[in-house]
Amino acid sequence: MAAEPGNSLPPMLPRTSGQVTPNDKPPAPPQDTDKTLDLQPDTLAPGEQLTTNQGVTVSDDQNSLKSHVRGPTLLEDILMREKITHFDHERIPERVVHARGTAAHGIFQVYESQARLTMAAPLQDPAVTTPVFVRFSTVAGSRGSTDTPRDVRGFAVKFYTPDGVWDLVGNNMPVFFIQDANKFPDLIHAVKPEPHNEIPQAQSAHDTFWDFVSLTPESAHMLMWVMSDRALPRSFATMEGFGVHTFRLVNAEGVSRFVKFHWKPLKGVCSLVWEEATLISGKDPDFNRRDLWESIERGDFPEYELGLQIVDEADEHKFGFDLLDATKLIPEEVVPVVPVGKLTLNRNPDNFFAETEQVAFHTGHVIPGIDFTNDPLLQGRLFSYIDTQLRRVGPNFHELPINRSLRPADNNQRDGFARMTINKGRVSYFPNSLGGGCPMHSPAAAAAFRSVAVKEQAGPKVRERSPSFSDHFSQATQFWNSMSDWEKDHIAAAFAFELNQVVDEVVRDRTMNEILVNIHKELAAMVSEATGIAVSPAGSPEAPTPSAPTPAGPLRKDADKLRSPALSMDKPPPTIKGRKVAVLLGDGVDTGEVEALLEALSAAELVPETIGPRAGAVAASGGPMKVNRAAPNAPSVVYDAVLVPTGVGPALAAQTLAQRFLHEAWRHGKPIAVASDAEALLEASGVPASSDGVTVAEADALTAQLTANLERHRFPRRVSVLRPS
Ligand code: HDE
Repeated sequence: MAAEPGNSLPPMLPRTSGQVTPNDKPPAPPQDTDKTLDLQPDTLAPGEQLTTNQGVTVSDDQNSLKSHVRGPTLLEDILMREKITHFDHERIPERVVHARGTAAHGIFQVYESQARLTMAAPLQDPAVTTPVFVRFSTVAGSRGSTDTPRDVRGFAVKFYTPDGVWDLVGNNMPVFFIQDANKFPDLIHAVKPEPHNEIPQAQSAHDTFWDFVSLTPESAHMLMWVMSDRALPRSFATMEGFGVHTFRLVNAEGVSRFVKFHWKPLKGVCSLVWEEATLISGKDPDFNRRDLWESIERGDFPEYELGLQIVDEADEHKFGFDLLDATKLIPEEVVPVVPVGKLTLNRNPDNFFAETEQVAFHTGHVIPGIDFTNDPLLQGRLFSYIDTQLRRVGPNFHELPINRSLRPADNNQRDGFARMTINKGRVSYFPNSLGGGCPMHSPAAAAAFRSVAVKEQAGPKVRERSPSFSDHFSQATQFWNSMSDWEKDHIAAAFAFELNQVVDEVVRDRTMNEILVNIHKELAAMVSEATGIAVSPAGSPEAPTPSAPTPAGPLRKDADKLRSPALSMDKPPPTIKGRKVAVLLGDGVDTGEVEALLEALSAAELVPETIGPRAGAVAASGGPMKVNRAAPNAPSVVYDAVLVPTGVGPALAAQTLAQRFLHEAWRHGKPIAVASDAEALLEASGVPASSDGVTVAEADALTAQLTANLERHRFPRRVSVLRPS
């Protein structure tokens, strides 16, 4: 096709190499894991010549074919029609839940062989690294929603093992809202935007959610987790992961033990505070996604230890709750979490859609050495995930590069939409002799998957909940008892915020008098004060609900004594590596001082970002000094700490933007360090210089003090979230 005369095409733009990090450090080298190499044949870097999908060279991609220069477009325009029809089909259905997510590649390495417990390939040899792909997500919001709502986070890990793919599809909370999968659609319908007006997006603070959970007392324990700051992770690198259900590990002798899987972040568990999270939603809705991407680009790889809680089959009934009940956790003080290996996320995906969007997890993707239990929630998931992948990605989802096993799949399954494998020969059945009997069973192979033999109790078919699932409140009480004062303040404030959004009086009252009073009277009283919902001495005026609790169970009578210190986040993180420090600059700063403190912050493995009144540079003593961001584009909430060097404070003291920056940092409990001439700035910002975590010092002491304060993460006692002043 000849080029139309007079059409000038845009010049070719130079290719950029992607993200620029504040530190300008070179990106970390990609890891040549087996999966990285496996993905390479499917990647395509842009070439010099534009072609159609059929490989035909395109002369002009900017103008459609018209009957004459101002005439109608012709049906014959195969170039435009191919391009636009492909565009029209670019989306696949978003996930019904966990639609909003982000992911990274990495490796898993076991510390020492766990062959005593399991045959699972990644847990055998410390010299072997297993490639993984991990997707983090929120649950309720749609694909374009914010990263920081109050919500559960998904933590789904795909292991590409020599024995096939193993998916550990977990969350950042160890329990769940419901005990039986059959209630999942109800839970999700209740939390999603209400159907008549599609409001609110990515929030549980509305009538239908609280209507459902107040009628579902088994959700009480999970409500405590979701109303705590666990629902607002500072970063995916500072959040725990849990397999939630009790699974089984099976060793080569066929001996099975119960297991709970844990991911423990090596950076510790740190969260945002609620007001900060809501502001971030507007200022940087990609906050967690960006943080993951940037930290991997600068070589600060998120790391997590895989921990196992092992229970012998003989001990199944020793806990006072049922191991098959996903609303219960095994306290770490009762069964320790033993670290057995490390997960490192070290490479960002090349293409969000091809990898992060098309990755298809399934709880049923297990390998020899891993098996299921009768947890009725897990059993339902075993059906749901394969069903959802068939609907979302199609019957050949396993052939997509991100999903395919490193060990080639070989069976008699055939055809279906978008089949990529070209199976040869005429045999697609078993048994066969025409194909030499292949592919054949491997009854004797050690690595063949066999379901573990478990002695099951026989009985009549029933649609019932086991009585051993009936204690809905003891572990919720245990959670409350295990919190520090400020964590209780945040939890009560979260309940109060949510219930103040609920309009229906019956729902508000039922939540208070059927749920909160049964968790803890202290919690109920705090929420009552902040919402005006009365605690009724006689309980709720409502009739008992269909799933009303029988607050029985051996734990209940001692619930007030239950405590698990591991549940509290009131501990300093083991490292502050990667925390972002805002350094406020202005014209007149001292070049030497600023350079020295930036160097000191980087040496402490922090990520300083300089902020000036405008993009470009400030006039420093030694000449123009480049800044990373302009003040109007750099909100306080996306930083972990703030530092003001000498010479900036007096001018900033008169600026409302700077005052707000400091005030928000203070309200949100962040370390603040200012040079001695910035006391007026503190005062104008409403920041008491005597507050914990606020430092006024000479320039050479600023970074050391800021760093020491960052080691506490936050100073959450400065402001009561429940009773803000
Ligand atoms: Fe999921 N869940 N879920 N879930 N879930 C999905 O699968 C489901 C549950 C979890 O990053 C869906 O691919 C049922 C518990 C994660 O791609 C779907 C039940 C836990 C992800 C589904 C549960 C999870 C999902 C939607 C009740 C923590 C995101 C799209 C029995 C252990 C995975 C998809 C990713 C995704 C069903 C409960 C974790 C519809 C029926 C409990 C991390 O299949």
